[in-house]
Amino acid sequence: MEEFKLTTRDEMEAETDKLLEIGRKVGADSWQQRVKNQTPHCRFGEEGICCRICQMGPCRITPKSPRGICGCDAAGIVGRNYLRFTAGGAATHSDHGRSICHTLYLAKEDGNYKVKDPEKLKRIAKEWDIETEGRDIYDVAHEVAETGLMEYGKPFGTQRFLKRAPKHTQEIWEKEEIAPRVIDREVSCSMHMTHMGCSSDPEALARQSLRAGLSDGWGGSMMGTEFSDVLFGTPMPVDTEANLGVMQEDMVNIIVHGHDPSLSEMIVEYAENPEMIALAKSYGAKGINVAGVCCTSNEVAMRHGIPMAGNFLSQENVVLTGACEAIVVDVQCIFPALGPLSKCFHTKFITTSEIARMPDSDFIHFDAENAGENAKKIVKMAIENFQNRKKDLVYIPKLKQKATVGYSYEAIVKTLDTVTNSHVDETGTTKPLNECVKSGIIRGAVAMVGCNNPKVRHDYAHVELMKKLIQNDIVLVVSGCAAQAAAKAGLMSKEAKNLCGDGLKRVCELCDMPPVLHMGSCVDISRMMVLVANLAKDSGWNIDELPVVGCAPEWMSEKAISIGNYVVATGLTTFLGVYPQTKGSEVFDGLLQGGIKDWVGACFHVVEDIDKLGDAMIEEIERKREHLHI
Ligand code: MSK
Repeated sequence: MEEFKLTTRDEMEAETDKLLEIGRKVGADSWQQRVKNQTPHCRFGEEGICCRICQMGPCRITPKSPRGICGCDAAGIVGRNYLRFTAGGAATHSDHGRSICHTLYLAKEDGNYKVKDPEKLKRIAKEWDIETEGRDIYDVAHEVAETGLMEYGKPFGTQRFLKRAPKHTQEIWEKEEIAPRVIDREVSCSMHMTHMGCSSDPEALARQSLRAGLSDGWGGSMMGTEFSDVLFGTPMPVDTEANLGVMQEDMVNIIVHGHDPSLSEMIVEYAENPEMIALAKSYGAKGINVAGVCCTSNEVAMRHGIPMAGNFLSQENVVLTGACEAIVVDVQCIFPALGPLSKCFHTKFITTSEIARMPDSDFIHFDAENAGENAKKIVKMAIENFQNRKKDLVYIPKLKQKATVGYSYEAIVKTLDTVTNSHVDETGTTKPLNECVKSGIIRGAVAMVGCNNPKVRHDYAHVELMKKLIQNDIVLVVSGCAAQAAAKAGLMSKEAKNLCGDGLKRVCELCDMPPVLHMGSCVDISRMMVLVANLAKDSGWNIDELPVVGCAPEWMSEKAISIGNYVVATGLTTFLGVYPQTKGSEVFDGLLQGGIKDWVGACFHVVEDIDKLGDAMIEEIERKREHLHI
């Protein structure tokens, strides 16, 4: 048996260089080149002190001009920009969630989409006081979906899922007036507050940022996750592979990229259809290989073991292999660069959503009604494109690692609970995990999430931090592109237990699990919220007392800031490796990195030095343990 070894950043970069070399031969552009073209960035933009909110400006804050034309100071400008950034993220995640609600509403016994986890559906229905006894499961699904849709626009009240949080957390949200009302209201209220002539008070802007974030994490994202589980199945541990080596030279390679599993689920289904496989063979391929990029990849890896080709900054690499017949995208985190890049190769760049229209793509409108028919059409397009491959441009790096993924909240509870109990009911308990933490076998946990950002060496921060944390007996729950960074490096292999401290290694052995647990896509950070909520309830500690922190070392998107806001507002101190655009106001920055702790028991810390970032998280976890006397 080959000895287990992590794939290093140097190895991955050497392969990327080879791909870029091929790309240059055919005139391909790359993000690496565009970063050079865009550097240095505008300082006013970087510090958040450029105001473009009205047409009197743009105004920029300098020592000589400390106020914009309307009189707004740096704190107001930075705060407004930050709130708009948050609202963009909350809107994006939540609209994804809304689209899943619609898919659930259209689910039917003989339709494109069915209910795959009726038990979960019934649990949610019960939570929302929706009758299930004696009813057809699809009637229940439709009522749950419609009730979910009302969470976006009901005139009164707050988000239903807030009740999942411990009492203490709910009381904080009420007292601090940040309990989120309906999702669309929090987004539009954020836009209203930041319109010219409205809020410029930094505290009010920070408070609304937390509230808008909460409407995402405990509203839109949570529905996105829960209803995806109902429709496509709640993930359970499954083996897969990760990195560019999952692409196959003799197969039709279809890459799914984006976020909404409604599309990728259908592509996976049709790629396994015997009629499609026979068609692929008739074109000289051995079969059809579906692999993923970004969070769509997380979705299908968690539910079907579909291999993960890469994360956010790998998206161009899959095309550069010259072996990608089609890159099929839905929404979010898709580089418009994929259009012109695909034209340098034979790749079909297929956009499918009205939300993400891009030049140089083939647009095939995809919705719940035409899903089956159009998924078949897309798979067929990819197969027919196999013959157009330019053989001399094909280079698939041999990089590949084994990974075990699919650790939903339910899967984590089951995995840990079965070590101590022979029978686990459908909801289980986090008590065994609490026991491990109390005894110190596991010192604590880090929820590591988020993107890649060229400001940080690709995946370096994720992987180095994960290595350091597991050595210190800190378990990781990860999602989004952080998850794929771990999988590509090999940290989701069960053999990675050998890189852990003695305590965590023992837990991994007993539970037969890797030390870095894949919890899903970026909307699935709501799974982490459910986990900490139940850890708090089962332990009797408050969430802000748990030896658990959040971390986004390579974040870049508006969604990531929305996530940061709800993670902090839930009580988890969160460490960022990339500075948000808030440096321009000590007052607003000071609120985020300190002041808001008085409201919610947690705040952000920005530490750009990765080694120091790891130390800071370990210190915070140990400080919390000391506070709990454990
Ligand atoms: S895909 S939001 S780059 S995690 Fe969810 Fe990755 Fe960040 Fe997009």
